[in-house]
Amino acid sequence: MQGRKYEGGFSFIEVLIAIVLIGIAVASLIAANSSFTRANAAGTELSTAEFLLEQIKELTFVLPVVDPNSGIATFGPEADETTLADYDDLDDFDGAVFSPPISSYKATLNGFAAYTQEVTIENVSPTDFEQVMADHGSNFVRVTVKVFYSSKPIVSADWIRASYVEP
Ligand SMILES: [Ca+2]
Ligand SMILES: [Ca+2]
Repeated sequence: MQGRKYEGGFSFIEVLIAIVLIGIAVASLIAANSSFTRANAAGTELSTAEFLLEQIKELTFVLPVVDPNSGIATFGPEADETTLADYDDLDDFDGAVFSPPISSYKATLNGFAAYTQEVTIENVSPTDFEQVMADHGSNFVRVTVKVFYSSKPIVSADWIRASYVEP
């Protein structure tokens, strides 16, 4: 045995090093895979939240900026509008929080109960949309919708609507 050289095959140390290297490679593959799963879950949350934001957009796009009956007398739901079904103008939705969220047809989406839609309606300056005015203080309105997943903000968007009737 002594002094004998192994020309072929692997020594014990070489095999040991190979095992350690394979172990490291497998461990990093598993780590990469789990971070991919996490990213994928975040992607699902994002696309669901975007879908729910779109529902509010579709619902409010068809609504007049101010109430068709009382005009600018009330900012928010008019006195006789006690439920979502009665909401018929944009400012009725100011401060509205939907959890479970709602569809563009005002249906409750129980399947997405972990998500929340939050709506803010503000009048803004006709020359500077960043400048918030008093309620009904202009004929431009900024609609802001935020969607949360388990109270974690996921997406937010805002857009401008205008009423061409002078307030
Ligand atoms: Ca109304
Ligand atoms: Ca109203």
